Amino acid sequence: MNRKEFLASSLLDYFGLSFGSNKITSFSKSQRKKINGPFAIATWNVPKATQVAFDFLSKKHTALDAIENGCNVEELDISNSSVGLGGLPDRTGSVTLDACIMDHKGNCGSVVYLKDITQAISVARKVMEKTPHVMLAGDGAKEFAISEGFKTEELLSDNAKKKYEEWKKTSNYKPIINIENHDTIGMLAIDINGNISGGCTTSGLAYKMKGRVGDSPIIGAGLFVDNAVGGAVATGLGEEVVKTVGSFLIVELMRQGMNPQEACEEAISRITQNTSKDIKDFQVGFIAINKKGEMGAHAIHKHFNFTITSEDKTENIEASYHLKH
Ligand code: SD4
Repeated sequence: MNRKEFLASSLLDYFGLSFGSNKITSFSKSQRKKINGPFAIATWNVPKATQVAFDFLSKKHTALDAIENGCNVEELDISNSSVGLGGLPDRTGSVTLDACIMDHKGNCGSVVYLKDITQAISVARKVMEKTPHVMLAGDGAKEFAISEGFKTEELLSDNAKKKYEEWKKTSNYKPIINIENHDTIGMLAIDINGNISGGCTTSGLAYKMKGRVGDSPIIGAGLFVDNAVGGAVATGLGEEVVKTVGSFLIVELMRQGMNPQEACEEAISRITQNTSKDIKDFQVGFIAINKKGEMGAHAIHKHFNFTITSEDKTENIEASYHLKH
């Protein structure tokens, strides 16, 4: 199922219609997956991104290089309206990017409210490697990126602009589950030395308030890696992920003995129990891996899927979910 078909299926599902054949494999509790050797795993249907990440891993590059280059694929893809170039704007028409990256030594870097620079994950890596800080925001992040040789460009694509103009007619801010404002890429990778790194990059929720920052660039919320245990990444309504520090929670649950699937399920259940919102109205999905190469994924609603590339193949898998309709 390509992204357009996936979105169509979600839309039909939203209106209670069936889409017919669904080629996505489904992932249940009984099918805990484990991969020996290097692999890359990412939120949503992003086979090109995980393939590029895996190519780096198979050439003996670090997991960190794999993450950066894999995430760049989606950032540069103008047709992905939730990441990098072509991302949908905030409600003033401005595209602002959030991203973070974390390596196997616990180093991390992050950019928030970054404008006019496509490869936000690469800027986050530079923040990690070249500054005494973890996060840079707004103008400071942009100026730093330019000083590091990144070029500026208009991130608002014609298509995103058209959608924004359409949205402005009603200015109705109600994200639809799995549609239009989801496709944040969160990626985890294990390299040939068994080291884990992760990254997360997004243009955030479409038509968000000016200045809004979600979970994706927040270490612990959108992403967390502890090389002794594993890593986790989030997608969905960032406000709800931040409240439970979701990715950190999952890694800590794994440290206490849960496998990645159990840890993802517990994190989703915390969100559903603690929120004051109606869980029918928002989506959150997590993926996680541990040091043994086991993986897990769970979401509030159906149609959250993820992609894995390993030596054998690239697979897109539908995650298990909390809310049975
Ligand atoms: C955010 N978590 O900004 C992001 C949005 C997202 O797929 O994941 N979209 O809240």
